[in-house]
Amino acid sequence: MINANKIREDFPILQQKAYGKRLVYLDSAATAQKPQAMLQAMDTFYKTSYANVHRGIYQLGEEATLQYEMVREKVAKFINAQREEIIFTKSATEAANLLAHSLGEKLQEGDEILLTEMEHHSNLVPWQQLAKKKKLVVKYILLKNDGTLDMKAARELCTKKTKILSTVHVSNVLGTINPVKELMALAHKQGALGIIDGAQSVPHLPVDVKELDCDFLFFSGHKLLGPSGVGTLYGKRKHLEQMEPFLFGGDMIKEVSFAGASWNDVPWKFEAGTPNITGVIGLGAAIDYISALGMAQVAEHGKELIAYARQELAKISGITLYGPKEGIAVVSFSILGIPPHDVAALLDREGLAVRAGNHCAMPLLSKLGVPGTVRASFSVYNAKEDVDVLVAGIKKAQEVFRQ
Ligand code: C6P
Repeated sequence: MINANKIREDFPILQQKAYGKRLVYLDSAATAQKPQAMLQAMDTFYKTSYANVHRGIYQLGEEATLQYEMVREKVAKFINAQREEIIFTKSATEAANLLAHSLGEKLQEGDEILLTEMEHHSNLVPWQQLAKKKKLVVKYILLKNDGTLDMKAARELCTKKTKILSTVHVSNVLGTINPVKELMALAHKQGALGIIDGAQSVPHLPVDVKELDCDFLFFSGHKLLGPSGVGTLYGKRKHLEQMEPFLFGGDMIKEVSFAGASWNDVPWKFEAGTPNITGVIGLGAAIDYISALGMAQVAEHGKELIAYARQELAKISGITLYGPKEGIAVVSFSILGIPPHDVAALLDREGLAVRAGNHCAMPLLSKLGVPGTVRASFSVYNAKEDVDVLVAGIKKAQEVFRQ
């Protein structure tokens, strides 16, 4: 079992007060807070082992490279991949852009890309831009009223014309856990590639890329208790070997002459320039931290918190809850008569950090028929008491607006 109040003690920032009140951080879907062990690992690395990687043959350079590459192994093990299938990127967004760029080169006019109506802009705009450039067609798997995907529509929309099916695993607005294994199988049945946006799933659920049989999966380190500026792209080795690099420069080459260049082996052919070395070290420490809690326990805690939050929020008069009953990580809602940003501003005064707006998923919000929602999102350091503070904060906001 996760003891959230005990875990909270590991996070220095959560020991602060906001407006003299206990800080209740409910914006982990935007970015998660950092455990001391992760901060310590980055500090120690800078103080004892820092140098550029894959370059210097001196002791520090070799030590830094060793530690950096050990994290690659760790990430691979965390999602059940091979070491060579892990590429470090700047973010989930960069990983999605890499895929759209490198896979896009092989697509032809009229080819179809199948997404869902609940994509974050990161897994939407790069494909739209690619479609514009190469005259491709982007289609969307419909969302049902209960906030889940219409799998009947998915089966109809995924045809021989579909070359890529890319879907979010856990919606950052609704908390829906999509049937990604089924979606990957659907893509493969039609000869398409299957991609998973794991930005909101990898921090909350055990994710096994072999079991899901995805061709690619990406996520951000900063939502996984790691530092910002580092993300991960997983790709099946057979695909990575066929793909052209996204960025060009140092470290991603095998040989360069005045006439041209040849590429390094995977995964390094996709890691041009000096990477976020210390960020990768931090990501490794974050994975150690969350793995020690146990991803099955983390998932159970996450689902329990959302179930409790939905149950308690539903008791508030004038509230509209979005998304399915059984979700994880986030809950979105609107309060009758109070714009979302006003709700968030009033909650802030109670020490509550929540996000308001479109959550970088404008098409989904338009489908919901609202310009924005208030979103509370949770992590391992949140307990049911945090939900109680949220509920009390909303009731207080309603009183303020009634005056
Ligand atoms: N969502 C949120 O508040 P980056 O920004 O590259 O680390 O992650 C992008 C991204 C991709 N997919 C999903 C499902 C996401 O939720 C996000 C980031 C944050 O919801 C910031 S907009």
